[in-house]
Amino acid sequence: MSGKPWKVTYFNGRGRAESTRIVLTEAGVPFEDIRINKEKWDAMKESTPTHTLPILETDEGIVLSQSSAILRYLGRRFGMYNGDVMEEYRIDLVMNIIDDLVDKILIPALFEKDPLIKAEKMKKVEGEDLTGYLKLLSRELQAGGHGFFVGTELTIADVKVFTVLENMTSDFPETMAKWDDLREFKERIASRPKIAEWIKKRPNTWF
Ligand SMILES: N[C@@H](CCC(=O)N[C@@H](CS)C(=O)NCC(=O)O)C(=O)O
Repeated sequence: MSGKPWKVTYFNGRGRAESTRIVLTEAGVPFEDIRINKEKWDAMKESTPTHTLPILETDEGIVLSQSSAILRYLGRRFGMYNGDVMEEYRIDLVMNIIDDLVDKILIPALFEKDPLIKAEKMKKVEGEDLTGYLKLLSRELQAGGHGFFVGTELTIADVKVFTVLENMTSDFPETMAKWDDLREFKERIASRPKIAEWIKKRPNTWF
């Protein structure tokens, strides 16, 4: 490592940056947790690699973009994207299930600006859309077989699922309470010592 400070830049939320923050935390890598407002973002957007947040500046001073690509980069560097071809496929599969859930189901409902339409959308998510995804996640967790989605150690897939389960537990508590295996998984990840310490000290934000 060349020793430049790692920097995670995102808005003031967990959102798509939290999995990067948690992977760095679990790897024992200190990082600057930079949280910016819309004004600052508008001023820097064009200079970022894909004009989106989060971005990660590495210890080599390289700026990386796209949350899943960032996770794979960190996973390869810190041993959380390991395994044979099939295991890497299954890590990708779980991460893509989460991307679909976030992009197609959660974001359109949670970030709806009209309160009446938002209430309708949230009802539909909870009543119809979530179940299929939770079934898929539960099936993949069982397929992992060792308390992780893939293999016997924490991978970037576990971290990505964990961050979304955190959000869903506060947004849809009644539905999430029915999924013992996913709840236990979330609690197990949250109680890993470095992650537990991070959760205690991170800013308390609504997303
Ligand atoms: N596929 C991208 C999506 C990134 C994305 O949509 N980021 C949002 C914040 S969650 C953003 O940059 N919004 C501000 C903008 O688009 O100007 C990723 O996973 O990083």
